[in-house]
Amino acid sequence: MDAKTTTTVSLIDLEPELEDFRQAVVEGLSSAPQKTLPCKFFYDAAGSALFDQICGLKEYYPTRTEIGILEACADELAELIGPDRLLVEYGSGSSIKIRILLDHLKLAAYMPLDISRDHLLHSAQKIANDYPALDVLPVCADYSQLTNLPEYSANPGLRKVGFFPGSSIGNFTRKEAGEFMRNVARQLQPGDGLIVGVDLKKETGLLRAAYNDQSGVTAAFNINLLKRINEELSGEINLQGFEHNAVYNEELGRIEMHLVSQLEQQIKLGDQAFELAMDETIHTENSHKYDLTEFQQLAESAGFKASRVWTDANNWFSVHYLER
Ligand code: AVI
Repeated sequence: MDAKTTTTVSLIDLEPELEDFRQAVVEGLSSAPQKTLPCKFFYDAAGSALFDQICGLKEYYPTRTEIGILEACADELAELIGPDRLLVEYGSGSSIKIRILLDHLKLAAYMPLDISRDHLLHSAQKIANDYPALDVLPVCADYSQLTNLPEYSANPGLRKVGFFPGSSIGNFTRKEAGEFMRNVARQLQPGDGLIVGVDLKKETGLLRAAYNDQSGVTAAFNINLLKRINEELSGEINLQGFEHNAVYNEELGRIEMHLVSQLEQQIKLGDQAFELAMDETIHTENSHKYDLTEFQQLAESAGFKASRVWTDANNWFSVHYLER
């Protein structure tokens, strides 16, 4: 057997502490008048598996639409980027879209960054098995907080390309998205690239359906955040006391996901208790939608040149190639 096919990937572990989760939950549930919980904590093993299911739902158009665009533009991307790069994927999840790039770009190394440790390791190992010539360096980290990338010690000067698919950029506010891209710009050298998938503004019925699917997977994904609080932080939350709802906020151009309290109730966490009125909501996620030019301007103000953009025939989703 080829020795390369048995290479075991080793993890660079920058996983946030459990304390960070507790603190974020206490802060979010103390916030008035709107209680909140940060969406980055959706992704434990169960949440990551639910998110994979969401990506296959008929109502959730972003995944298949972005895959279609990536397949159509991969040759052009390969030409723009050139060979022998280190590709850094911010929030790699199941690492499905990366395979389209790996099949077209002649990359030297792949650094997937993800907060969900086991999911990351599993996906990274599969990539390493399927692409034996590729150096795979998984990093367990909260990419939104990471200022510096771990050094690629095998070749510290290797040119980089960033990959931020799935419109995860939309889970930041517009201001945070600008800050995140400025931070990524600092991690890259002039001439390096960043490929970003961005969901576009569209008819609100389509947006609402995508985040309120009929089979209830998005609801389970949202409720799983409460389950995590119960399991990991010994919280006392009545999971049946909440329902999922996603609304489109026209003014802010974003889908907002909420957990709606079905009764007057208390959430207990250690010696703290948080009161919820009937119909009061916990705001768990924002998913901002952009216009093409609005996003290009944001990228330019963060230090990138908006080099190329591809969309699908419906103009539902966009893939941007930004040059540092
Ligand atoms: C990961 N992120 C881009 C997804 C989105 O569309 O905002 C998360 C998601 N939330 C509900 N459905 C999918």
